[in-house]
Amino acid sequence: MAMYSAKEQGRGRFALYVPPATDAEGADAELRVELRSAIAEGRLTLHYQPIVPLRSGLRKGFESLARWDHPDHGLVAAKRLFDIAEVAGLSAELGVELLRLAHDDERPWFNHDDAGFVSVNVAASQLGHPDAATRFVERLGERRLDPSELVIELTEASFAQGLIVQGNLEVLRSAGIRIFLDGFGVGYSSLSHLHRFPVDGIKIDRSAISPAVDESLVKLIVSVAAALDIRTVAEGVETSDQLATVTRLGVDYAQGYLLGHPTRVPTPKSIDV
Ligand code: G
Ligand code: MN
Repeated sequence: MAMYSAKEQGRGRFALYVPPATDAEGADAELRVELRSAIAEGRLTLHYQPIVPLRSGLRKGFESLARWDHPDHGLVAAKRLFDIAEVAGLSAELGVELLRLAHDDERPWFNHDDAGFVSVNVAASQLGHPDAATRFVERLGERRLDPSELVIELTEASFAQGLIVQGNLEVLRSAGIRIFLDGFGVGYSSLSHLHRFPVDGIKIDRSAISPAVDESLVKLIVSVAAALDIRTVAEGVETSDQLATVTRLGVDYAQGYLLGHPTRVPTPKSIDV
């Protein structure tokens, strides 16, 4: 635990073990120790949130979100799980496991006629295993999803990564897996990233959708996407007003609590398009 705490503060540090001051700190320290076996034993699960088409001719998708259902600590959601893995030095293992799960998970509710894809959040830092992509691609098709039915959601931080990550992304993309840029339109979002690394879709960050749709930003993203012939998804749609606005602006898909929460078995609200 002292080692993890030193790592959290950067390289070349040392730390003394002091019993945790808060319950949350203690819980995370315990989880860091257990995460390795949870990954190895396949105890992580995916929950799915519907991504609903806003015009005809598109099939719906489902974003998978990693969960660790821990017997003592309850459901650990993706963001915290990723942070714990990072500090524990398990990001690369987690990435390999997320790809495996996205492909192998049993989805009896996934109807290939009206559902087009499952997306998975694999942070670039989780693609640090030199042959993560090759090993994964070799197994594709043996099981439940075609490469064309798999989407990887990446944040822009991925574009600043090194050669191993870039190599993994290229292997995945040339196998026919699509790549969507996640949470676009906040912070240092830059259109130049879309040129440097070709993506197949842009997910518009929920801060541009809720509480109010930032119409000029959404319009801009929709026109860039049209020029590049790629798809757009509005994230975090919570009200029917927001849904009406993004539909009017020509966004391709909507995702958010209005259309369905992430659950083990998703139930998308159907909308007329
Ligand atoms: O973009 P990213 O992959 O970080 O988003 C996924 C997260 O967003 C999930 O944790 C999910 O629970 C959350 N989320 C999904 N839909 C909504 C929504 O409509 N509103 C808010 N506030 N959060 C949402
Ligand atoms: Mn996402």
